[in-house]
Amino acid sequence: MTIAMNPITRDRARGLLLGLALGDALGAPFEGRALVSADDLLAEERAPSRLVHTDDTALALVLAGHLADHRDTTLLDEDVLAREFAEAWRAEPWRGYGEGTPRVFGLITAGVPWADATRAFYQGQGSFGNGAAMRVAPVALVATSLHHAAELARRTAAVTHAHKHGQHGAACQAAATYLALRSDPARPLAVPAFLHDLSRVVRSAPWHEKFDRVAELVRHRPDPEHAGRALGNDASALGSVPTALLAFLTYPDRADEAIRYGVRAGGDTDTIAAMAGALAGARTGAGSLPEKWLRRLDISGRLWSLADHLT
Ligand code: F2R
Ligand code: MG
Ligand code: MG
Repeated sequence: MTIAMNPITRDRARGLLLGLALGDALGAPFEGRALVSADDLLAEERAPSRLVHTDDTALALVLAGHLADHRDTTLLDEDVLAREFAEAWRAEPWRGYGEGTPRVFGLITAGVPWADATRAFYQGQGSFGNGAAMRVAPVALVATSLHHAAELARRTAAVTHAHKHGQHGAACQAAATYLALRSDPARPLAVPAFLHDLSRVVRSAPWHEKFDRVAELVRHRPDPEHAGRALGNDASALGSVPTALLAFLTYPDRADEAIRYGVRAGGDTDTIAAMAGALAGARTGAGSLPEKWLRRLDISGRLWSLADHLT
């Protein structure tokens, strides 16, 4: 075990949720674009309009609320959680959802058990999309160990993503958030140890190959376009979670830069930036997030109070 077990402060819990939402909302206008120029991103950063969150934050909020409600009992009730996710989609189907997960939510809403609904698509394999990873960061606030974070994450993933890579993606993001949240911000982040810890809870050869690639890329500090091409920037878990990890490990002490890097990696920009923002915000805290971004965010108050409930 290489992590320093620092206590979770309110500022870091808020940073986790607000960093996630800021990455999501800043990345959302570019989702699906192969390239995002520095100028285009700067124009978005300077725009006066509200920063509007998408499904990434909406479902992370559902999960955070679920964990807060079940904090003193079971932490997770998968049947209830599946229905809560589906209800959030039904209430706001326009919030940037793709096509896959809403089909699962439709079946759950119709009364199909989640274990069957999640296998009704993709030839019975279920989804390997990044939708379970994008929402999972709040799990790190209640997990009691790195293994616990990964295990809870897999359980939250299973209600929508039956495929092992959808679940590995959630375990990776939750474990990375746990490590970021408890790392010592006064000391430089030890990247090899961080990746080594992740590889102990995400036991899968393709994921270990990605961790090795991330380790190499962190040393070379490639521009974000190159990172997106080298590691992936699509909506699959394996093609986006490692890219978010690279964004964070390149800028562990600058949440704004980690988020920019995630957006500029292109492709699934909202989701990669949301995951990078959760990781960096968990390490550096809400106090480090740009004031001008927070003022524009459409949902700061709810995130703030949920973070306080969970600490
Ligand atoms: N999907 C979007 N955005 C595009 C649509 C935006 C919208 N129309 C708008 O502009 O408002 N965003 C959100 O979805 C991603 C999370 O996806 P999730 O929940 O994992 O869904 P899905 O569909 O299951 O998986 C994503 C894609 O992965 C491929 N895929 C998954 N499993 C597969 C399998 N077993 N076999 C083959 N392909 C598989 C598919 O291409 C899926 O479309 C986030 O980006 C979130 O922001
Ligand atoms: Mg989205
Ligand atoms: Mg997305």
